[in-house]
Amino acid sequence: MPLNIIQGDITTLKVDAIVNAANEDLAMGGGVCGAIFAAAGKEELKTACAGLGPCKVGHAVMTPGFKLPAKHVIHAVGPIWRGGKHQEEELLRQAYLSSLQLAEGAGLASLAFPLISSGIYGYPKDEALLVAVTAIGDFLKESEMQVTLVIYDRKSFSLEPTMVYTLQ
Ligand code: AR6
Repeated sequence: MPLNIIQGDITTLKVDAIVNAANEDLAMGGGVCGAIFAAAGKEELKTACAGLGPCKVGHAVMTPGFKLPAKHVIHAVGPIWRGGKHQEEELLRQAYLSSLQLAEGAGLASLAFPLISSGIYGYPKDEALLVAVTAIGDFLKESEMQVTLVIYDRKSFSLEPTMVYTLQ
């Protein structure tokens, strides 16, 4: 099944689950995390997250989506970029795989990701995009799921979508 890459706001998507680029405490933060908490209902999501943390880098947990169009939120913790020699690539790949495996285990059919770690956590955007596409692409060779990768700020990328699509 293909991976869709779109530009947009992940909080508007009506899918079985959207993925949050979370922190280890599963606390409300900025970026896509802040947008997801605001759209889901801050208090409901904070309460749901309170009992689930901490969540290690590379791991993921699931809550309801509350007021979001998406039924669930999968909170995945990506690595903070520290120059690239601290297992960042493997940990980022693991954050995608943990989310996909959690969704598959819960019987979900559709899942949308932001580009985990590529904002506040500082992972270079083009490299983060390549890790996302290859991790999701490898998973989809073995499993059936409708996966969307949401690019929020297209202008920050030097890779063209055609370059990305050839990696699927
Ligand atoms: N829809 C889709 N993508 C978005 C949206 C949106 N509404 N808003 C931002 N992005 P970031 P991180 C993109 O910083 O780097 C939080 O405080 C954004 O352009 O949200 O993993 C957490 O609580 C970027 O490409 O997440 C953590 O503490 C991508 O989402 C920390 O930040 C990820 O940027 C996580 O940092």
